[in-house]
Amino acid sequence: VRIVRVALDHHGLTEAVELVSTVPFDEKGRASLLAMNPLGKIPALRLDDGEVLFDSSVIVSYIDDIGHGSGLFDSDDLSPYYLRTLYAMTNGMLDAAVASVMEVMQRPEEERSPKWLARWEENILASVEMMAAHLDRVKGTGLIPEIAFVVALDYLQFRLGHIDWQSRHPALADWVKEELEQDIYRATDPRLA
Ligand SMILES: N[C@@H](CCC(=O)N[C@@H](CS)C(=O)NCC(=O)O)C(=O)O
Repeated sequence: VRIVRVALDHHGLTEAVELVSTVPFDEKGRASLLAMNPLGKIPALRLDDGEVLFDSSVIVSYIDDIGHGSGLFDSDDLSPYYLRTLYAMTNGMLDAAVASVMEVMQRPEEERSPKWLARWEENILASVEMMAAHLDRVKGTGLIPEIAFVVALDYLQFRLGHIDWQSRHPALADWVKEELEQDIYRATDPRLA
C-alpha cells in the first residue's frame, strides 16, 4: 500500500483516489476485501467503471501509465527488465517479511514453524544484500526500485526490528534514513496508521 501511495504522490494523483482503510485479518475487513480481490489482500484499486486492479505491482503500472510525472520504469541507462527484476525482488522480500510477521502475530507459539521463519529470514537478508549491491545504480533515479527499497527496508525496521541488516549494510541504512525524511514517507509512515 505504501509503495502505491508513493507512486500516486509521484504522479500527483493522491487526490484522485479515495483511500479506504481496512484490516484484512478481521471478519468485516476480509469480507469487504474478498468482494474486490479473491486473494483477500490489500492493496486493491477500484476504478470508476467498477474494474478492480491488484496486486500492488499492477496498480503501480496503471498509475505510471495514466500519470503525468516521469515514468517510474523509464530510464535511458537502466533496462526495464533490470528495473522490474529489482522491483520483483523487493516485492518478494516483502512477501517473506509479511509472512514472517503473520506467523508470529497470528499463530500461537506452539504452531509456529521455526524452519520457515529461518528460511524467510534468510531470503530477507539475501534480498537486502542485493539491494546494497545495486544501491549505487538505483539511488537518485526516482525510479520504482528506489521507492520499493525505501518502503521495504522501513517495513523491516518497523515490523522485524530483530533483523539487524543495518550493521551489515551501513551505507544502505544511512541512505534509507535520509530518504525517509521526505514528506511523502513521513505522511505514509505505517507507525502513524
Ligand atoms: N503481492 C501482494 C502482497 C499484498 C499483501 O501481502 N497484503 C497483505 C497485507 S501487507 C494482506 O492483505 N494480507 C491479507 C491476507 O493474507 O489475508 C501485493 O503486492 O499487492
